[in-house]
Amino acid sequence: MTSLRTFNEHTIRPVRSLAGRWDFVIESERADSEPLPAYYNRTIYVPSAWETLPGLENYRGRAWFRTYIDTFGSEAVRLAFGGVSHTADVYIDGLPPACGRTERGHHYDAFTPWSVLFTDLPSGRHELVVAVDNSFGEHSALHIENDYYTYGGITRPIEMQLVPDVFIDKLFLTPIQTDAGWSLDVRVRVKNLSEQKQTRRVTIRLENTEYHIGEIEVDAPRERQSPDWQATAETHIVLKDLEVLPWTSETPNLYRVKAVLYDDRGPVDDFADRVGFRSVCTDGKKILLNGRPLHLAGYNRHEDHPQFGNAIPVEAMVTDLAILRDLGCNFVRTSHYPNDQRFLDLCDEMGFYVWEESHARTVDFSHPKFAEQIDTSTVEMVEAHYNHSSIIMWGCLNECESNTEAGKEHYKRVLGIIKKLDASRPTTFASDRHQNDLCFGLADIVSINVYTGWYKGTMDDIGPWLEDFLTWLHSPDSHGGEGKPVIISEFGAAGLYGNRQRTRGKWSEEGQADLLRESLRIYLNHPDVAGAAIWQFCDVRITRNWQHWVARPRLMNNKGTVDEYRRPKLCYDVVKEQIFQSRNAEHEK
Ligand code: ADA
Repeated sequence: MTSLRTFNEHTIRPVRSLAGRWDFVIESERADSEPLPAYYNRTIYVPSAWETLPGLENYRGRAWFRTYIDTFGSEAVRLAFGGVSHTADVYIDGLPPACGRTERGHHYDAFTPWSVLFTDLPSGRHELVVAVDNSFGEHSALHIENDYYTYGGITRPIEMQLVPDVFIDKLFLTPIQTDAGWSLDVRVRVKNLSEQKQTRRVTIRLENTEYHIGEIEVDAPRERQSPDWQATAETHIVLKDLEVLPWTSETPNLYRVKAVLYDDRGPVDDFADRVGFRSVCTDGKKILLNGRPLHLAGYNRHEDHPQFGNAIPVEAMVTDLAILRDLGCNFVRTSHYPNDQRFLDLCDEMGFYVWEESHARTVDFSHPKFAEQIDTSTVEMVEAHYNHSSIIMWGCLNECESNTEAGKEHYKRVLGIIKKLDASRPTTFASDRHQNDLCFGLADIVSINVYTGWYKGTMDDIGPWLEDFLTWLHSPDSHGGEGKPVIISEFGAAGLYGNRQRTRGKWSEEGQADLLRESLRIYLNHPDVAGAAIWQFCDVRITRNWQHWVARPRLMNNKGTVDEYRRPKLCYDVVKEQIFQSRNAEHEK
């Protein structure tokens, strides 16, 4: 079953995957001009990217998906989407939902999970239609022509859930390290779809131990026509002095937590997740995990594959993580957007430290839709992925306008949104403005994208450039970056797979290996560098009209250590050697 997670979030709540073959038609092939298609001339498997269908490799526009769902009683239907690329409008029996968390069943941004509620559906069969649009233009500030591809489709899993009139909407788990050991802060958010104020009992089970949180009272909903009409209430408990093993990359111990909601007849809903007991913070120039300094070594990874687009099946995710593990990595940055939750589940299970960031790569802050779209996507990311122990820091706004006062206002707002939703993790952003950056004081960790030896200078300049930057950073001139941990969040070179040259020139596998060897030798072993993420894991497709396409042979970003089919380039063994050497040197200290 293609589910949203690598485990079952529900055993009481009825859940059905809507994976399978749906009716499908692209706008230009419609044979009618009705509001919704009367005819569908194709079928498509959900989840998938439509670019994987012959003839649609480059399709950018609107398309329609249709399936049918059966309901049996008075319960509300909650459609949970892992991700639709990049804009979705949902219709049931030809009409937009009368209510819902997302107004009119509308959602923007391919990379955040979302849901829509249908209440008052009579028992029987219902037509479910999803209109999907992956076009660029004034309607889209985050999905733009870029150095990665915006695919089209229902590209992540989708589930149909039946929820009672009061149900568990979210479960937030925050491990707390204390002198006595570990505590767990548990917050349960419920929603009320009924017409009256309601009271329910809530229990929490941590593995085999049950804790009674007590009663939760939730008001009657507001008027139905407002998009966020459901009434919401939260309850909270701190489970103290827990006998648990800590979570680290080497020991990824996870514990199952399950919230159960009861009415006077018995259990009516549930929500399960996992938690790893770990704390993460910064201390001077160090990033501490469970009080011990971290040394992060890994990659930037796009969700991209020549056979699947961005709709990567979980088996292929496991392969990517197995390759990262073979390389000796403990760190992965979800450049440049929130990832499929199954990938994050695997990082929790296999023990990877994750920098997850909301969706932005060099976007235009003056776009009329920018603030609304980045703020919404950032909230959705933190709320949906809050419980992942593997996420040790939140990022945002990669290589955006952090060198102007106007841009600083956006960084301040977005970083503030993150910190307000989650004070338990440090924040960062990847800067390419370097000594012109005005925003390093707004984040907990200073991260810089540096391509010395590729875009500018030579390999001999890597060390000196870094020293110059660190001298400036740890001075009063760095607008608040002084004394903070530093991550080299991007560095690398392109190497065309199979292009072997004795001249070791640029674009050759040898040239790429040489630059990565020298970069890693410096970045992984510098006492004032807490982490390094190579750009990038694999070669990825870019959009046809990206402004710098001329620097992208094959219309691909070719800086992968493996190519798009995950075939290792010459640099693979160089990276592996450098990571293991630095790890051994660390252990010998
Ligand atoms: C930037 C950007 C990456 C990629 C990289 C490159 O640092 O953040 O997305 O475009 O440059 O390959 O040049």
